[in-house]
Amino acid sequence: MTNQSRVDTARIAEHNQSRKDALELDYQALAAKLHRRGVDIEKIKQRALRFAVALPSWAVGTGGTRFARYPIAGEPRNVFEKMEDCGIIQQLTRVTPTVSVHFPWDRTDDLVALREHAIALGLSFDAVNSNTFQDQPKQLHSYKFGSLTNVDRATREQAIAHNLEVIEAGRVLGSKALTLWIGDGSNLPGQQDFAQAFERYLESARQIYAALPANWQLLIEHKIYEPALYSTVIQDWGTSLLAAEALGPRAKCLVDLGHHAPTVNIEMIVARLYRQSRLGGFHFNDSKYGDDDLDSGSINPFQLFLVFNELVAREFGDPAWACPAYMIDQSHNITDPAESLMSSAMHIASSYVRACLVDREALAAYQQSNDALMAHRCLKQAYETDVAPLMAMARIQAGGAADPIQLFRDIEYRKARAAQRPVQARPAAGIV
Ligand SMILES: [Mn+2]
Repeated sequence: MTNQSRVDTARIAEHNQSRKDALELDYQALAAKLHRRGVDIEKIKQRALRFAVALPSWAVGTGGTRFARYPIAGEPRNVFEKMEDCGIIQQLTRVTPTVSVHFPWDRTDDLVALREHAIALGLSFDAVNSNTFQDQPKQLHSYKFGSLTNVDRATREQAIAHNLEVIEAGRVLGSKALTLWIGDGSNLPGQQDFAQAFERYLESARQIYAALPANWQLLIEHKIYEPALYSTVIQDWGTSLLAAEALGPRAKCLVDLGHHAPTVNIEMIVARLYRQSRLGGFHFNDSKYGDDDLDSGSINPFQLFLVFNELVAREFGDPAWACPAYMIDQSHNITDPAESLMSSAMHIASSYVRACLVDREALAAYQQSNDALMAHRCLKQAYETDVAPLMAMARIQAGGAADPIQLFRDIEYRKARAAQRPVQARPAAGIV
């Protein structure tokens, strides 16, 4: 690396050159296979080139559990360094051109400098996130018993004011959305009046909604449980939808894949929210037991494909399709966060591309004739297609690396960073 914020383009070219012949053969084989299905690989590659998913600033540092956090040498210490790592991820994968920041974790006195820093790294800003689920130093009112839904008016007003500050910061950064997630709820039956808590949420959220710039959206994120372990005010997509409809047309629902009961059919929620014109965004991650925040596609890749299958079906059938905000939301406890994010971003993009391969006409015909097995086979044919050569070719065409994680290791990025960024034993940041 000539400059630690960017990988030498010559180094990327050399990496790609060493893989070119094998990749070319694999790409041609895939092109021939898709051609037999009546699919033009170049058109699919164009779709791959247009796909993007936002990086969460909070995920480039190591996460942790309630038990411990194991920091690694060379991880970013502030939002400027977080952007540097995001810049490398984008440079190598070319599917993560935007970053979603979180306040006050990413607070800086110079937002304009942060914006310029991002531009220099080839990045821009996605939705901004507020944080009223933990207390900050010198904070007047505690969120122990809730924020936007607290029974105490002054506490609610403090939480509203924080959200307005975040909107203002996002305006400077060039964001177009505020993601609103609260941990409010109760831990014991009887603690909270469910109906009154929801009304207080609406009253608070209305003030936040009213402060949104005209071209912004409010993304309402629900979560079934945690930190409140008995009841949560915005606990499911139904409540999220009720809130969005009560607030106005620019309030949308955000679906975090880990925030549902274990057996919930998430892809069906996608269809329902789209119907109501309230599908605002996604937080991609994966889970085995609860809100595990594991790497996207690591546990249930078929579910992720089915979510994209719904999205692509809507995209193809809707001339006015407005792409929801696609974001990653994961916690990296034992891996290098940059490697996990690259792996996840590429898997998410590949899920989208495979969903683009579904023969929609054939699927509709099988559905119409109640041919369950053939309809399912139609989806499986697309899901089981190895699109890796296509994704690699698209990445190279966009200036990225054939194998981003291998190149990341080869250039010893983290080792180089370790010299400048000593290990910090800061407390684990909460992941939403
Ligand atoms: Mn989330």
